[in-house]
Amino acid sequence: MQLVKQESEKASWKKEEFESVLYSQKTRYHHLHPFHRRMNEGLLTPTEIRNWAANRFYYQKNIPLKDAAIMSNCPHREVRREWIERIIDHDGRSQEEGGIEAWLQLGQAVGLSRSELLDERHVLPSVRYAVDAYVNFCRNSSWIIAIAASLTELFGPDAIKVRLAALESHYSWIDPAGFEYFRVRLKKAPRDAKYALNLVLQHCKSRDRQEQAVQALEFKCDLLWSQLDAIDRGETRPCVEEK
Ligand code: AHQ
Repeated sequence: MQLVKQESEKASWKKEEFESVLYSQKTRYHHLHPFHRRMNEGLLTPTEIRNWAANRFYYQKNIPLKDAAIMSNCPHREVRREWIERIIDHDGRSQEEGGIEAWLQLGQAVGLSRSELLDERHVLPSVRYAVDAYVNFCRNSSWIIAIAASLTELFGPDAIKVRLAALESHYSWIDPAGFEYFRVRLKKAPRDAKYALNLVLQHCKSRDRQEQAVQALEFKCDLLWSQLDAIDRGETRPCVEEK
């Protein structure tokens, strides 16, 4: 009698195959979203750019929280020593202001005050929902599966390169100093993504674990996509009181 292989008995992918399955998620990445396409073609209005900057700030300010959640679940000192750099990259420390401050500079360059970003008055319900889902996913998942969700950064640098060139050439009303965040990201994201990929390949050995890692990456791609759906649509609530 042919024994049907149990789900958990499926053969695990070889390293190269696992890596290519992870990379194949690029087709779901938000560089293909209509909003980013319009941005890259220079078609966004100043209001749409400001709406994007204010909503993406909510994502950026939560990155250190999700990275701290990953660290709090990670038992490996050598991994925590590396991962802590991501928190510092965003929160900064003495002598280096970090990515959150750089995004506040981007906000000011597109005409938003610091307080408008910090008090979250422009954050859309679906953006808040998506970002909070990411932080909670990282709090409640095993550290290596939460790290797998960060592998969208395998696709980030190519998208940011195109975006940065488009912002600099199509949006002359924005002080290009505001784009410093993306210039720094182009250096740091490849390093981060390579380290995260090697950890996932090294620690996800069973087929179940490998498939969980792929599902985490799909979840994150869908999260980034749904953020842009909301940003593309803009504010739909009856006029909310300006705080
Ligand atoms: O600026 C971004 C960033 O700091 C991060 C951290 C990383 C993660 O750990 O999930 N993901 C991420 C991303 C950033 N920028 C996005 C963009 O398109 O500007 C891309 C996004 C990502 O690909 O996950």
